[in-house]
Order: sequence, then structure tokens, then C-alpha cells
Amino acid sequence: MKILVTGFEPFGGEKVNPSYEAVKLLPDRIGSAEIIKMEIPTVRRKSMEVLTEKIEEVWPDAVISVGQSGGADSIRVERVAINIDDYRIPDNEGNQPSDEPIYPDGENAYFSTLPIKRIRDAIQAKAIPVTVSNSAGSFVCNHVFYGIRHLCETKYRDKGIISGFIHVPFIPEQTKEKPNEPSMELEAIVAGLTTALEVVAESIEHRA
Ligand code: PCA
Repeated sequence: MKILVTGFEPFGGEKVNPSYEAVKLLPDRIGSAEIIKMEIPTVRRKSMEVLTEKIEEVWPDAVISVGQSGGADSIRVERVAINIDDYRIPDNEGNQPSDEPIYPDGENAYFSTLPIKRIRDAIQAKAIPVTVSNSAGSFVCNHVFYGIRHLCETKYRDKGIISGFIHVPFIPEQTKEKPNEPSMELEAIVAGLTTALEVVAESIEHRA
């Protein structure tokens, strides 16, 4: 079994992105799953090009993308991706689309196919703050979440790949000069994501 986990490169003037900082520290194996980690650019379209290439090389059983959610005070297990690119700030290559569909032929929205409530409950059981979120925004994280779900529903339909998205808070080094912003220790984010992967690996095992 293979699970592909992605994190993003820093954006918006930040020096690090807690998503990739955490993804890098994940174990290489969880249960019977091999964990494959990659960093993807915080860039419209290019993020999906890089990810698509990797998926077609690895053919994972699940793809979990992780991104930074500045201002969040908990790990956010995302429920839904929407077919809109509407960027509050430019991405890392200066793209700033407004109200544009990601794929004009795609559905308006796709739900995560990860067991989101079981992931939440398992993370909560470890006393790590976590919520199910009903919006992944309309920036590059939603773009990738939507993009991978669209592929799973169309081109990869017969592959049975499950996919979804998890947002993580800032880590303390990012909030030193933002006194009112919440943060979470990197170790807690890594523990939360590891727990999420355990739940996903288990659910794939039980499906097989
Ligand atoms: N967070 C951004 C994009 C990259 C990231 O880590 C977002 O929430 O859209």
C-alpha cells in the first residue's frame, strides 16, 4: 500500500510552510503503508502538473495534501473542494485569478473521500486540537484539493484512489512577530498527521 502525502512550499512572505515541515518528519512506513512525501509549488496549475506526474509514477492508494492555514488554531480536516480559483493574494508566480473555474468541465464541488470524521476522532483522542472544516478557501490549497478529487472522479476513476486535504496552523516560529495569531507545535502537527495516516491506512486495508 502506498500513501502519497504532499506539503506546500512557503508563500505569502513566510520563510517556512508548516505543511511541508511536518510532512518531511512523517515516518516512512505506517502499518502496511509506504509513505511517499513530496513538496509541491504554491502555484496555480503547476502544483497540479507536478502532483499528476508523481501520481502517475507511483500510483498510490491514497493522496493526502496538507497546507498551511494561517490563523487556524486547530488541524482542519477538510470536507469539500470547490471549482473556483479566487486568490486573495498572488501565488508564488504572480497568478491571481478572480472567480475563475479550476476545470470548466468539472463539478461545482467534490467531497473528500477520506474518512474525515474518523480522522478527526482519532486526532482528538490524542488531545490534539482538530476540527472538520467546511471550506478549504479558494487559493492554491483548494485548487490542489479540487484538482486531485477531479482526477480521481475522471481520468483515474478505475484506480480507486482516495484523496483529501488537511490544513495545519502556523508553527510558533512563524508567529513570533504576530502576537495575536495562534500556532501549534510542529511535533503536535506531525503527531496529528501521523494519526490521520494511520486511520487512512487502516481504512484502505479494510476495503481490500
Ligand atoms: N496554504 C495555502 C496554499 C498553500 C498553503 O500551504 C492555502 O490555504 O490555499
